Amino acid sequence: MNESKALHAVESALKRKRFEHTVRVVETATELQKQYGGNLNVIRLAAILHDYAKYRPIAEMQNRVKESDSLPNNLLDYGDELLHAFVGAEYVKEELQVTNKQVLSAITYHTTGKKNMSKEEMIVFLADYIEPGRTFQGAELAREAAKTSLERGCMLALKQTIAHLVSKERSIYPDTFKAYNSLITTLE
Ligand code: DGI
Ligand code: FE
Ligand code: FE
Ligand code: FE
Repeated sequence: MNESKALHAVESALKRKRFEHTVRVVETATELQKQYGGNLNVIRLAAILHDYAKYRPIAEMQNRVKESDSLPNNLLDYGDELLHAFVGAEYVKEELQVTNKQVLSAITYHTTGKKNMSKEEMIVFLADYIEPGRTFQGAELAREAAKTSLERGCMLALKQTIAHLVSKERSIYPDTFKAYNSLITTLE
C-alpha cells in the first residue's frame, strides 16, 4: 500500500470534511516527525488511514468485536467512538492489505492512546488532536507544548480528553488512563 493509493481509499471512504481533517493530520504528523524523528513512512501511512472506518456502521463494528478473538471485548462497554480506531485497523489490514504492525498499532490507538506508546503512535495520536482544524482551547495548549515536548503534548491531549469526558459524564476507556499514567511517569 503506497501513500497515493491509501489517500484514494480514504477519500472514497470519508466525507469531504473528514478527508480534509485527514490531510491536515498527515501534514501535522509530518512536521512532528521532522522535529522528533520516528519512521516517516509508518507515520504518514498511519495518519492517512487513521479515520478510515469513521463512517462504518456501528452495529457492523460491534459485531466484529463480539466475534473477534483479537479485539478487546470491553470495547463494547465504552463509547462507540472507540470502534473506528480498533476495528478500523482490522479493516485497513483486510481491505487495503496493510501488514505493517507499527502502522496498524498507530491506527488502533489513535483515539485512546496506550501505555508506553512508540514515537510513531504518539505522533499520530497527537497530530489528530492538534491539527490546525482543532480550534478548542485544549488543542492550543497541547499545540504549544508539542513545540518542545512530544510526551508533554500527548499528556495534555489525554488530560484534556479525560477532563472533557468526565464533564460530559461519559465513560473513559482504561487505555486512556494507562496512556496518561505512563506519560506522567516519564515526565516526572
Ligand atoms: O476521529 P476523530 O474525531 O478525528 O478523533 P478521535 O479518534 O480522537 O475521537 C475523538 C472522540 O473519541 C471524542 O468524541 C472523544 C472520544 N474518546 C476519546 N477517548 C475516549 C473517548 N471516548 C470514550 N468513551 N473513552 C475514551 O477513553
Ligand atoms: Fe479518529
Ligand atoms: Fe484523537
Ligand atoms: Fe482523526
